[in-house]
Amino acid sequence: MATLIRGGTVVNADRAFRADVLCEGDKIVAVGPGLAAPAGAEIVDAGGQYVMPGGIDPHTHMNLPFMGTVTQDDFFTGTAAGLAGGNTTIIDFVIPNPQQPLLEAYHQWRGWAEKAAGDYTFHVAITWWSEQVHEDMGTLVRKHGVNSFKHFMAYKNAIMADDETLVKSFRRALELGAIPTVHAENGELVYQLQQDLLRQGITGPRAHPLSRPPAVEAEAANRAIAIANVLKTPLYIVHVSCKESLDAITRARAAGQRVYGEALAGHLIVDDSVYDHPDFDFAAGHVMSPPFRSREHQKALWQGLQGGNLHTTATDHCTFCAEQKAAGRNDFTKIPNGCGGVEDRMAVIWDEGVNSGKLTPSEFVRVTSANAAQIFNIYPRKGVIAAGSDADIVVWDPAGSRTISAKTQFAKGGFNVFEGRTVKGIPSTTVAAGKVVFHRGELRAVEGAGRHIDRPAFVPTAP
Ligand code: URQ
Ligand code: ZN
Ligand code: ZN
Repeated sequence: MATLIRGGTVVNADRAFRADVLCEGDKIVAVGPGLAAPAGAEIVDAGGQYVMPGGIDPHTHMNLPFMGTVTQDDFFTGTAAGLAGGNTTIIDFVIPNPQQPLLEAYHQWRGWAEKAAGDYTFHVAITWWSEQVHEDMGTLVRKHGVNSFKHFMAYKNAIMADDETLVKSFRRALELGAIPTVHAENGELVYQLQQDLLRQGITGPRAHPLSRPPAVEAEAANRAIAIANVLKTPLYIVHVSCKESLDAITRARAAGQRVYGEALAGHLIVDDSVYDHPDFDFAAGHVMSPPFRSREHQKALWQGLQGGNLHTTATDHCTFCAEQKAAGRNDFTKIPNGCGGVEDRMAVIWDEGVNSGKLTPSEFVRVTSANAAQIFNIYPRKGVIAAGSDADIVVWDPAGSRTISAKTQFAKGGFNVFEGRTVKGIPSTTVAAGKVVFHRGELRAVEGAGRHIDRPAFVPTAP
């Protein structure tokens, strides 16, 4: 089975050039001008369009059991929605319950992911510590292609990692050639501020950002950076939402520390005025952590991407419907935290980033695909249009446009933080593992077609 993408401009992180792309099976086999179409090949006309590496969303939560419920998108609907948006790989999370064996949780998530329509791989969260956790981290790196371990510094009395766990886990990750990542919010401060607000009778969604101000995020970002600095580990900070955390990353990088930052499409576009909306469903639909911030923070995050102190964009796709969010109608701390975005990330970043001149098309590829592939060690298998790489490709129509709405999205949850935004620049075709899986509005996602992607350790694992 061959697919020939003809007449387009290939855009990689390093350059853009006119070329055809020939895929055979699940690999790109040739990139160059005037390629001949093998007999029976599917031809994709890319005239006047860009041909880019399929998006890699390094932060999603499909089928996540969280805050007493389970997300609306499972691994099929979530990855299928991603394919409709040009996203061909997700990095999701195995999140063991405290005291749950890591390998038990890992195999549980692997089972849930078998229905995925697109490729997937997992960060594994360290939510507790024991000698067995130490051992299991080694097994996950050596036998299961895990090279990143997540630490939630928030969510006290649930999955929060204390300093002892952070230090022991970071140290073990270094030994194994894996990278520690963090959700940087001080969980104790969040908890105490939540109790203060509830005692004052402030129970609506507006209280959510009041309980998680930028300083609460920055404290944790600085603490994680300091721990990584002392232990000499690299560090990846997920969903950097505010200027204060970005400044901490910028300082650390200027001092030569290997710290990477991730920005969510939502945090780059949406501001905290959403929490003032009188409709509970609208305001609660925007409850995620860290919360959406005031406008000066969006400007700072874009400068972070432009300046190379933020490296990837993601979505933290974690969808709950209105009925689920209503659990917190009288107590904002019970609103399941999470929003969607896997279907819209690339279009909103192109629209806000490339159309405005903030990013070149190559820089767009860097922050939507190539950097994530390199940071998590699956480059050049993913993240580049080159012979030998996976045939994960998005044909991008810079003149196309669509209006984003929960009414027309493929993702579940019935809500969209980009609701009503008309974007210019959209995927016309998505190719995943060499097959056309989306074309001009028609989604051809196949349940179970996605593959688990092993991510090798960064250095030979400890003997
Ligand atoms: O914190 C996360 O990343 C998960 C639990 C999704 N929810 C959220 O509000 N970001
Ligand atoms: Zn998080
Ligand atoms: Zn998350």
